[in-house]
Amino acid sequence: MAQATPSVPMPKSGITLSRFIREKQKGYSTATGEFTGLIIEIGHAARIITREVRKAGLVDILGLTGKINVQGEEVQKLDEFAHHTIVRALDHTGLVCVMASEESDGVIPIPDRHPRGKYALNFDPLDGSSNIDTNASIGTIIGIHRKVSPGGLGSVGTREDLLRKGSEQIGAVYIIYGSSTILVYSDGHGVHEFTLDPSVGEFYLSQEDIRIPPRGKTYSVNEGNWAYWSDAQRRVVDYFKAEDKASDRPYGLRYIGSLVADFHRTLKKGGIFMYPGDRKNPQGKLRLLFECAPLAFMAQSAGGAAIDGSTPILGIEPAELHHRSPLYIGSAGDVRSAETILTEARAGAHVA
Ligand code: AHM
Ligand code: MG
Repeated sequence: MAQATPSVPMPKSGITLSRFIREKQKGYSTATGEFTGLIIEIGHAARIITREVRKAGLVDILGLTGKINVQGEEVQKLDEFAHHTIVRALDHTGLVCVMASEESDGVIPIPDRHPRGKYALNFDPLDGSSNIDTNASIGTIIGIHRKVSPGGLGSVGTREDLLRKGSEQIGAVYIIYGSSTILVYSDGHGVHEFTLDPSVGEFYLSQEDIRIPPRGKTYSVNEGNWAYWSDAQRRVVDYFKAEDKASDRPYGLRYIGSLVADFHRTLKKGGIFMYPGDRKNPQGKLRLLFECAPLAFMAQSAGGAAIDGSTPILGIEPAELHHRSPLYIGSAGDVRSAETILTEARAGAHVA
């Protein structure tokens, strides 16, 4: 009698990030493979950061370094680790000419010993880092521009390559280190989500072509700032909380306090995320280049919208690398409602 073979699970056939993106890029006549290479390298950095984030509860890595970053905030060790991991994963690839990070003051040049490429990157290495020691989701956000400064391919990238309107981005990526690690990218033609299988160390396609529902059921804002808000901002939140059967209100409130995670929920389920300007911080808290513009690029690619209260985020000219902007982002219908209330409130304030 034949011996029964021990049951070994058959491998599932998933579509890996590299296979998916290679096949997508083949559809573009001008594709050179460099964008594919860039996303794959970012995926590599994401796996290294995942490993450190997963260890954070086990090793003595939660302590603050005691340093203060350029925003005047305390820098935690994982922020620095994520920053250096991304720089090291990309600076030698010949794909990038210059970078800027929320964790560093000026531009990050590519050392002379490495080749330089055509992409300029703005990134927030570890968004939501105040959540690290409570084990809530944190993430990485990256906006991708094409070199525009003079000198041609292979030459040094400059601040001019980074200080661009969001509409000039050619791609954006974010990663969330949550219950799973997920990587979401867009090249402006669709938004695609991949989930890391830690047992094989591969990102597999988990949702292709995500579309934001035209309206959602949740609003997301730090309502603890109510005392500092304008009357107009209070009216926006009152609107989402008011009962109205016809428009399926009141909405529920969801706020993680980690933009990348709050945005991901909004992308998949619809609704609106807001970080308005207020009396204490007229330009809000979030950074245009490192946070708002890449996520606005994603929102637009998924059929959603992003404004600063009146102007599309993608149309704002950054004045400096650490430029801050108010942000209203999510379902097109919900962002439009917020914009209408803000516009009417401003007009009313003029008349009064
Ligand atoms: P960070 O990049 O230093 O982590 O700060 C940005 C974070 C966002 O992820 C989040 O939306 C916001 O700060 C939360 O701020 P607040 O605590 O004021 O609600
Ligand atoms: Mg951030």
